[in-house]
Amino acid sequence: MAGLFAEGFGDWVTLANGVNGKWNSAVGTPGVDLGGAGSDMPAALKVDSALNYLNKTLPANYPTLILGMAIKVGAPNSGGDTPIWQFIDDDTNKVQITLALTPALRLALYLGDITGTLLAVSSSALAQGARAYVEAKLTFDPSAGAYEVRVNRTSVIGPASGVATAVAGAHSYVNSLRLGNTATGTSPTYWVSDLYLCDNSGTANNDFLGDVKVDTCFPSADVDTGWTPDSGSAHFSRVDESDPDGDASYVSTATLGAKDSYDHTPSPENVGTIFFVQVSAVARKDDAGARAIQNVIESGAFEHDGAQVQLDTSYARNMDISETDPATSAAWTKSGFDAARFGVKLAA
Ligand SMILES: [Ca+2]
Ligand SMILES: [Ca+2]
Repeated sequence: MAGLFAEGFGDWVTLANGVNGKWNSAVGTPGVDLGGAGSDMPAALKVDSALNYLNKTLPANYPTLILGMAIKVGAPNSGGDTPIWQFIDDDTNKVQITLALTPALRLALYLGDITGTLLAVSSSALAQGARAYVEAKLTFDPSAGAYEVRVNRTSVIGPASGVATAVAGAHSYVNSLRLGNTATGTSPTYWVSDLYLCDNSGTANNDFLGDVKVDTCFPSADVDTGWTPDSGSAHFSRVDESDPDGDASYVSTATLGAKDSYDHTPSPENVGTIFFVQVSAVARKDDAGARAIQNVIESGAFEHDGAQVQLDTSYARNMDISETDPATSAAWTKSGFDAARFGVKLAA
């Protein structure tokens, strides 16, 4: 397991639906922009000059991480550097590394915040209005750290090793990510999407992935129908919104082991490598007592059940990463993925 997270901004629009567990909190109002970044980034997070960013608590402490995302930048400006993302050691509340956009649209890597130590600046600028795929690989350590930043697969910062990538007093790891503008002042508007996060463990997805897209597929037909729709007879259409609609349409059950699963809209025609699949369900319980669900993947005659997750009375997102098709134990293929069914089970 090395794939940790993917975000294509295709399954939420309302900020509350983004910070219900996919992200954990927001500062300001970073907004999902549908279409505004152009046809090559149809859903993206728009970041402007205000303090506006998303915060994600990572599931563990990571000494090494690889982060990639598509970035499209607006016009240059004459202000200061604008953060794009930061990795944080939450245990000491210290910013370890910041990637920022300079007023001339170059990339700048900082130890700490943009008020910290400038590690390096890319020699060329990002082209205004063009989708660039920006990846970084970082090992966090006060003296044995390493960094490399690539744009469209080419190194623009580093690779460097044996350097400080953890600030004084912080651990040699990070456990949260901030995405967006964590500073104030003049800045170019920019859009980000197609984000992946990996660590360097396991045998796959443990290094730079290259220029990738994060596509979102939605339930499109019923398969297992163990749950009950709130209205009508179709199940999938109660849980197929691109912005989850809470109690307005849903499926429910009180039966232990009951399972709902769905066919889904196909992956894009030109899909090459599928690095990993992220299964996502938004759920809550509606009464006292403990309830747990698990995401379900059905492929051929095989079923893989995700981790059991306790529900709260408010909606939260439960996500699982799958790097291999349960039917083959090999990497997902387009045909395998398109034929697989995804759903949810009441586990406890
Ligand atoms: Ca619907
Ligand atoms: Ca719904």
